[in-house]
Parts: sequence; structure tokens; C-alpha cells
Amino acid sequence: MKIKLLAFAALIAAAVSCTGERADVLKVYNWSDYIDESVLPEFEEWYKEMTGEEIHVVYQTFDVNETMLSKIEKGHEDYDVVCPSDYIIERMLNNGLLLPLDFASIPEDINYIELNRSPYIQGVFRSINPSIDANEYSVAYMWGTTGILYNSDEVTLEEASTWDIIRNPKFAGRVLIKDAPRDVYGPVLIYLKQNELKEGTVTLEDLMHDSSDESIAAVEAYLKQVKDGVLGWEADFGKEQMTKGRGLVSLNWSGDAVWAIEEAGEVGVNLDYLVPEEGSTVWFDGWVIPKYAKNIKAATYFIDFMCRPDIAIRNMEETGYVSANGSLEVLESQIDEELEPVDLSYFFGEEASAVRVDPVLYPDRAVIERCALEHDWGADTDKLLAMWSRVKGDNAGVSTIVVIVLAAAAIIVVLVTKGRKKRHRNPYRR
Ligand code: SPD
Repeated sequence: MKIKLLAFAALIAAAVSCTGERADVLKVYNWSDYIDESVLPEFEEWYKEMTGEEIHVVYQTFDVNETMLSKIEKGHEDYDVVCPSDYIIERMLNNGLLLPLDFASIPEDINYIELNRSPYIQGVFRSINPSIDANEYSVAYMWGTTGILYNSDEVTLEEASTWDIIRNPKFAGRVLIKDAPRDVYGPVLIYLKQNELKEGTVTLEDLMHDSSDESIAAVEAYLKQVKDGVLGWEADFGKEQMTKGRGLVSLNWSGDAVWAIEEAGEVGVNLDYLVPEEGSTVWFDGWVIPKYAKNIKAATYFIDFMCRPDIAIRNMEETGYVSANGSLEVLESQIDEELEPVDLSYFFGEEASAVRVDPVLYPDRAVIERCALEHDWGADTDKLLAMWSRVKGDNAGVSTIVVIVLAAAAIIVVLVTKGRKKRHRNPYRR
């Protein structure tokens, strides 16, 4: 009877922990290198001040969208706030994995989400999913472009201005590619379809939805030509390889580029970044509350805190990425009179049609006009992932296989020789 009672109690405890709340813990799952971690204890203090409640942040990181998605989609992990990219937000919306955000629950005077919204970002988020307004389920955190980070001492502006640079034999062995299938597929397809784009028979938007077998095969064939010159498929180490001068060309995100350009400058390595002429993708990462979250209140306050302009500025400065915060305070923090003016009217309104900010951080209107947003492919995503592992798997190449076989053979020889010696020394030992 006692055992039955204990089992029953354990069952109840498990059920509560699966469905119940945990008011004093907030589980945040974010990209690595994507926050100034000193803001986390500050959030704990602020939350206590604002609500009178204790909170402890448990902070974990991921390198690629797909890892995060699978933990939630398949593992039902109980993160309270996560930070997926646009096309993953779309997928999570389509699959009912997100909770609507209750911004109205935050008092007006500290409602930084509402106070600092960018109409541009709101428009983009509306276009994420035509049937569900993503603005009701997510708040943009950082955004940027995908482009080419290059060593400007070794690579000319002209060479870097086309995606074809990633298979340019001149840079073989010095090319880094982001290990992010969608972010590589998009630009390569844009490159391959540049004539159709010029003729107007396809649009960038069409290409973002193009998961046809022919297009996947064309990108695969192209990437197989690229891979022999690849120094690494990287999630986060590429920027450092560039600052150390090991890599000369990196297909990368603008925020990693800003970070690398600054770091490299300090050790005399000259890097630059651009979005190739053929066009590219513009991306947005946003905070969402997954349906398995257990602390919705603290999650909502956390998202709000991230939108406070001073916190947004600190996160930008630490990571190199650009905040989606639409406040003039954030814009003003980035103005540098030595820089050329950039047209940011699309983001901050007419008064920002010529502001002196870093164009890698805030792309000029002309760059944005040749970029498009990635979209969820639904079940076709598996075709892309299979193609990606064929390309990267092949990259292990004959040389890697030869090294593995030789190493295994060497281990066997050593073990056999040792065994013989031992038997020789002590013939009676069993
Ligand atoms: N190290 C943090 C990188 C986050 C960049 N997100 C870009 C996603 C593009 N789909």
C-alpha cells in the first residue's frame, strides 16, 4: 500500500513538473555569442524591482537554428524564451509551437516593446506568415544580412562582390562557410539564377520558396565544387579564423563581420564585408515563448527588458549584431561623424535618410532592396538537410578516410605487438 502511495505521489510530482509553472526560474535558450551576459543578473534585479518576485535565469546557447528547433519540436524542452530566425518562427507558428505574447500585461511606462517598435520590423514580421501575424508571437531581437567577409589585403572589392568568390581557386583552402544550410542555399541559388532575376522571370521572393528538386540539385552541384577549397564549415569559429588571417573569405552574417572587422583591426588584419551584387538574404532573429514554456510571466518581462534601449545598445556592442530596436536612442549611439552617410529611412523614418553609421551594421536601403527573407519549407526542409549532409559528408573526402584507416591500422598493430610481448614475458599467464 505504502509503495502504491509513493508511486502515486511520484506520478503527481512528475505531472506537475511537466505541466506546472516554476515561478522563480526562467530558462532562456539563445544563440551563442549573442548577448552581453552581464545583462542577465541585471534582469534578475529589475524583475524583482518591477514585480516583487525573485527570478533566477538559466541561460543556455545553441549554434544553429535547427538544433534549437529540434529540442523544442521533438524534445518538448521547457525553455521559456528562445530566439529563432524568421523562417523558424514561421515554422513554429505553422506547427502551433508558439504562445501568443501578452504585451499588455506589462505596465505602460516600462513597456519597452511597444515604446521602441520599428515600423519596418513590424512590416517584415507581418510578411513572415500570411495567415498568422508573427508580431503577436515574437519580438525581433537582432537582424542583419548574409554576405562576404573578406581580407581586403588579399581580396579585391571586385572579387568579393560576387558569390562566385567562394569557389574562386585563388582562395582555395582559405574559405569559411557558415554551417547553416538555409543561409548558404539562398545566396547560392540567387547566384545561380542571376540571369532569370535580371530578366524578371523570377523574383528573389520566388527563390526563397524554391525547394524544387532541380534547384536543390543545382545548389548541391555548386557546393560540391566549393567544398574542396573550404577551410571550415563553421557555426561560430569563422570570425576568429578571419581575424587571425587564416581565412581570407567567409560566407557570414553581418554581425559576425562587424565583430571580426573590429577585432582584426586591432592586430593589423584588414577585413571588410559586403553583400554581393547578385543579392542575398536579410534575416531577423526574434524572441518567442514556446508552447512548453513554464514561466510565461518572467519570459514576457525578459523580452521586454531586452527591448530597453540601454540594454539593446550593450548587446549590440558586445556581439557586433544590430538591434531591431527602433528607438532614436539606439540609432544615436551608433553615429560616427567620420563615416559616410547611409540611407536608413526605411528603418528609422525620413529623418534618417542620411545618417553616418557603419553600413555593415545598418545596411543602406539599396542593399536591403536586393535582399529577401527566407521562408519555411515545411516537409521539404528534410530534402535540404539531406543535401547539406551529402555535401559536407563528402567533404570528409578520401584523405580523411585514409587517415582514419591508417590510424585504426596503427592502433591494431600496437595492440597486437604489445600482446605478443606480454605473452612472451609470461607464458603461464592466462
Ligand atoms: N552568434 C550569433 C549568431 C546569430 C545570427 N543569426 C543569424 C541567423 C540567420 N538565419
